[in-house]
Amino acid sequence: METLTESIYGSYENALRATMEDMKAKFNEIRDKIRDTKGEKPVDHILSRLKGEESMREKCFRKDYPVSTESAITRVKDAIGIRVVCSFIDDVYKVVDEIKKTPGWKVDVEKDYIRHAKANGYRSYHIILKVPNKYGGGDIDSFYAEIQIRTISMDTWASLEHQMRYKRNIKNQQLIEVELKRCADELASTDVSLQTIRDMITGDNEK
Ligand code: 0O2
Repeated sequence: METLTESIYGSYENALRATMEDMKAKFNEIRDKIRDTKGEKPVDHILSRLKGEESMREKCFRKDYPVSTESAITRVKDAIGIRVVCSFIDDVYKVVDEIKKTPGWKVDVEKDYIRHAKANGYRSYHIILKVPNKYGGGDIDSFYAEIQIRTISMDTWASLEHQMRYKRNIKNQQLIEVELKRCADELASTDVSLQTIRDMITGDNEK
């Protein structure tokens, strides 16, 4: 008979999910605030996920942490993941500014892989936030959440590269890596050009 194992998030699973929903609602507010002040659509879409059981267990193991609820919540910092996908680079930084102004959200780690792209071409802005746990489940009073903010083209590239990374025995891997890097650089240059054109249209370059 199949045995049902308890979720790695234990008694905190509902609290994590509720916190993630609150955060998504806050991100919708941030999107609307920027849209209302600038009159532009700053955010294309927002995705969220609670890290899957298997993936969380694998990460605890890989990092040499005990595979436990405590590790999943207090040591691995991306149980809650939120991705904010913007059309233009400036909007990424506007969202970052608003995150930092949000009461109760504390920035724990910040990585700007847009100004400092990874060697493989990966670009994205990452923030690990510490947010209060208002929903109980035990003594742990705050959760971590990983926020990735990037443009549509950065997001498309990252999905493709992620797909390659998790596929085994891929043919021509080296060639694909070189081509991905070339595409990442071309997309980055196009993102900058699109931003410049938008600024010319809106007059933001004259300020
Ligand atoms: P998955 O499968 O996407 O969840 P960490 O391991 O998170 O403690 P790290 O790796 O220093 O620390 O954090 P970083 O660099 O901020 O990366 C966190 C997440 O960003 C990764 O999660 C990926 O989702 C994404 N990411 C980082 N680098 C790359 C990259 O080169 N390509 C792609 N496609 N995504 C990247 P996970 O848990 O590693 O993987």
